[in-house]
Amino acid sequence: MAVSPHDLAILGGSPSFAEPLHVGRPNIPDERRAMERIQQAIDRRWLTSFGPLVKQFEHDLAAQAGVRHCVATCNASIALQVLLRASGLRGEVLMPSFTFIATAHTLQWEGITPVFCEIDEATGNIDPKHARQLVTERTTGIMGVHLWGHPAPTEELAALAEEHGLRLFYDSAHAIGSARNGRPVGSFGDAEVYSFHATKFINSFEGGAIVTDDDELAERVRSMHNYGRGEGEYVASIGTNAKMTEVAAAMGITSLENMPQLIEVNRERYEHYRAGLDGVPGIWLRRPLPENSVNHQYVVFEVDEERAGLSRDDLVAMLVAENVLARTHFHPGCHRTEPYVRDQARHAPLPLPHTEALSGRIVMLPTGTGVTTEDVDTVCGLIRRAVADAPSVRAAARARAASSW
Ligand code: T4K
Repeated sequence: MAVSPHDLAILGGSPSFAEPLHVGRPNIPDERRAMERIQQAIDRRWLTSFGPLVKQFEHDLAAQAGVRHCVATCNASIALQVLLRASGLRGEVLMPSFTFIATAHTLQWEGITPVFCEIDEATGNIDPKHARQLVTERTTGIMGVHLWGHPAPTEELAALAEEHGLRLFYDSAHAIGSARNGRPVGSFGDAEVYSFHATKFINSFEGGAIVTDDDELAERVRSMHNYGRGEGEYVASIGTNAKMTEVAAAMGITSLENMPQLIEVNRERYEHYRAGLDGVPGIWLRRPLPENSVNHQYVVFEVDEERAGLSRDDLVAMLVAENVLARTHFHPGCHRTEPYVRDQARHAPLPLPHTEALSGRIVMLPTGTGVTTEDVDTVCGLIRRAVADAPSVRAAARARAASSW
């Protein structure tokens, strides 16, 4: 059936999706197996504090990354804090501004100043040349981010860290299952941190993990995530409670053992979006670099307002009206966010034009097992029609924004 542009919900038609399509709808790959494991934990009355499921999850994660140590935690934010505290970092740490706010907040929370670096617009990842310009005598480390699961320029960051004697960590919240030149994420820098929040394609309801090959650091992290305790009741240092529960580990193990199939689902959705958006003026899907293999957990496209005839925000308004809850992660960049925006000289001493430009162009679309390839075709059709009837859609989006004030 031929559909006219005027059927778009933003122009007065009814939404294409009766139920919202979410970015971040959780994958639950083998519910029966997950429930069995949860039941086992309940039966054995061992619910947290290093039970067999947490131990297995840690073992499986370390094996997947090809490293010696893994410490599972209750979420990635606390994992980053524990890692920073255990490594003794102070002063300033370089990080990309274009990331989720948790990357910056965990540094600031630990009394470390996040200093925001520029990105390479082609990859969205930190630009090591810009980072180099920001190294001062106060710099003690680099927090790289594998944005949207696309591995950062690990070789250049390792060279920069070595040259200046800096610790190098990665916020790998998005990137389990991705690899650079065949080497898995999880094995770079001094340590990496995963997130298993429900919205991540490998989830443990809430959860995180620190993976490292550094024996000493692993020991400190393990102790600090358990109140600073060593063997038995002996307290070795300050610590917190960052432990993962058995229920979380049950879900995490089940997700992880299905990771190849989940990546395949993501890849298939990505290819569908790519074909469906091919040739739409001013719209293009972001692609991985040839040296990176990625988990495709985020599908992101860019909008060139001039060529599409629509701004990014007009397009998002159209999608939301259709019940496609597209996101703009990570607009506007940490440097434009409280509290950092109030002290630019300290947090963003150099301008960040590439971050500003890219963050204004991107749209994140729903994907994963909660989205069918037919859904993807429908979403692509909506974007095509919106661009084809750009003046009306633009006017409707502006009217909608004005009425919501
Ligand atoms: N570093 C980076 C680079 C990160 O992206 C993140 C987190 C972290 C560190 C810290 O990791 P954690 O401490 O969280 O382990 C979300 C997530 O809460 C957060 O984990 C994630 N990154 C960030 C990018 O997005 P929200 O506030 O947008 O998510 P939320 O929970 O409102 O969910 C978004 C949508 O997903 C909902 O509108 C509907 C859908 N959803 C969500 C949940 C939780 C479901 O359908 N079912 C669900 O159970 O922050």
